[in-house]
Parts: sequence; structure tokens; C-alpha cells
Amino acid sequence: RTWTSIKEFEEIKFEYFEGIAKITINRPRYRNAFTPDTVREMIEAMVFCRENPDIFTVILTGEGDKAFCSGGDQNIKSSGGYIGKDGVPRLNVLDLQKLIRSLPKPVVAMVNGFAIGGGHVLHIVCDLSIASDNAIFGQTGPRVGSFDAGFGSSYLARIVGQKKAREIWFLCEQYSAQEALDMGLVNKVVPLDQLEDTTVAWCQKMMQHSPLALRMIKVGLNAELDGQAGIQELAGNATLLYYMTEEAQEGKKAYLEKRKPDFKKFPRFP
Ligand code: 1HA
Repeated sequence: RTWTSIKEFEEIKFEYFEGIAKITINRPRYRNAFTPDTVREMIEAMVFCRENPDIFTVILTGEGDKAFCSGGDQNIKSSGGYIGKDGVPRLNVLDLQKLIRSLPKPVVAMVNGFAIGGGHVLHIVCDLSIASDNAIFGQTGPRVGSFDAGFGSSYLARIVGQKKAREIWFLCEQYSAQEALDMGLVNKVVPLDQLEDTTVAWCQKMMQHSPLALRMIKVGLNAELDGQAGIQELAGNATLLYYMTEEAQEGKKAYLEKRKPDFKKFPRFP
């Protein structure tokens, strides 16, 4: 399998293979910790994935065989957030989390090693997580002076339950891939040398299925948890589907032709 580069970035790789986009955090020196610039590049890549009609699924991973992502780069953490090249403190990974959740295509975390802190939250917000058997999971916030009380807590608790979520955050321990599997935190564990093959196979399986059906399931599963913002996204997708009907077309046509719309001819299903 040959991945071709979609665009060259400084802190990530962004590649494509047969309908699949792969975003790789490329800072193995720091266990793939992210800076605001890494996150800005990931956001640009995610937006590209959303807009590009040739991309059907997205894989998120880290470079090398040690880490998926170790969270925010502690070297540049300052008062108010992480400081990137522009000198402004930011927590822009929160924007990336929302983008992943609302991307109308499946996003799969390919967890190839440590998924720690804000890096752990990134795999949490992906639709599916496939881990290599050397992967290690955990939050560190309360130990290093941080916390993610957003998706990193409430959505984590939806996945593993309230008791386990509190344990993960209060004790800041590390969990093996097998333990993560046992608590429903990941979908599958495979040997590292099979990680990409398995992840690509899962993507290919999803790509055989109806993209609109997958899209509606994703937005429906989100809507239950996301309050009005979740309903807004579900509703947006309902509008998209409605616009594809003759009934909606009739309303627009009648307006442009300056006549009364004739909605009588359309079926009223029970
Ligand atoms: O909580 C949030 C947020 C909350 C709200 C909103 C936004 C948020 C955004 C981010 C975050 C956070 O991510 S807080 C949590 C930050 N991350 C951590 O506390 C993890 C720190 N790293 C580790 O615990 C370990 O490095 C490791 C378990 C991932 C791996 O351990 P290992 O294999 O023993 O490697 P290690 O020797 O520790 O690391 C290799 C090199 O990578 C070290 O550098 P060196 O001593 O060779 O110079 C290490 O410092 C560096 N490194 C690893 N992780 C980070 C890092 N450097 C900077 N930042 C890191 N996160």
C-alpha cells in the first residue's frame, strides 16, 4: 500500500490511499506531543477531509512505534494555554475535538503506542479506536496541572461508565491495551505489525456501506449527548436529506416561478 502526500506540513503528515486520509502527528521526539501549530495543521487537514469528496474515512495516528500522542507539549505550556509560533497561548485542541466529532465521515484512531493526556482525549473523540498491543492509555492532568472536563470527562464516562472515568482521572494511572479493550475504551487490539492493515480493512469495510447511513448514525449518536448543538447537527442532516426530495424542490420552484406551490401530489406516509 502506497500512501501519497496530500499536503506537506511541518508537524503532521497528511496522506491518502484509496478513499482513506491519514493524519499522522509527526513529533516522535516528544512522544508526538502537540503544539498549537500541530493542532492548527490537524485542523486544516480535518477541514480538507470534510470538504474533499474523494475522502470517505479518516485515520488519526502518531509517527513511530512508541506513541499515538502524549498530549500538549509541556515545554511550551504557559499561563493561559500552550504557546505556538505566534506567541499566543491557546487550547485549540478543543476545536479539533469538535471537528472530529462533527466530521460527517468516520474517523478512526489508530493507536500505535502511548495515548496520554490530551492525546488520550483525541482517541476518545474518534468514532472508533484500534490499538496495537503495546498501546498504553491514561490521563495525567491532575498530576501535571491540567484537566479536560469536557469531552475528555463526560464523553469518556459515557464510554467506560462514571466509576471508571473517575478512577482514570483521579488516580492518573496507565492502562494496557487489553485493559482498555476490557472497559470498552477501544474496539480492537492487534499486534503492532498488523495495526495499519486492520485499520485499513475496517475503513474499507465501512466504505462498502451507505455513506449517508453512516453519517446519520454518527450524528444521531452524537445528538443524544450533545444537547441543542447535537440536535442542530442532526437537524442539518435532516435538511440536507429533505432538499433531496421532490417535495422540497417544488417549494423552491414555485417561489422562482411566482406561483402557489402544489404540495398535494406528494405522499403522506403513515
Ligand atoms: O489536559 C490538557 C488539556 C485540557 C484542556 C484543554 C486542552 C488541553 C490540552 C492538552 C492537555 C494535556 O495534554 S495535559 C497532559 C500532558 N501530557 C502528559 O502529562 C504526558 C507527559 N509524558 C509522559 O507521561 C511520558 O512521556 C509518556 C508516558 C507519554 C511516555 O513515557 P516514556 O516512554 O518513558 O518516554 P519519556 O522518556 O517520558 O519521553 C520521551 C521524551 O519525550 C522526553 O524528552 P527527553 O527527556 O528525551 O528530552 C519527554 O520529555 C518527551 N515528552 C513526552 N511527552 C511529552 C514530552 N515533552 C513534552 N510534552 C509532552 N507531553
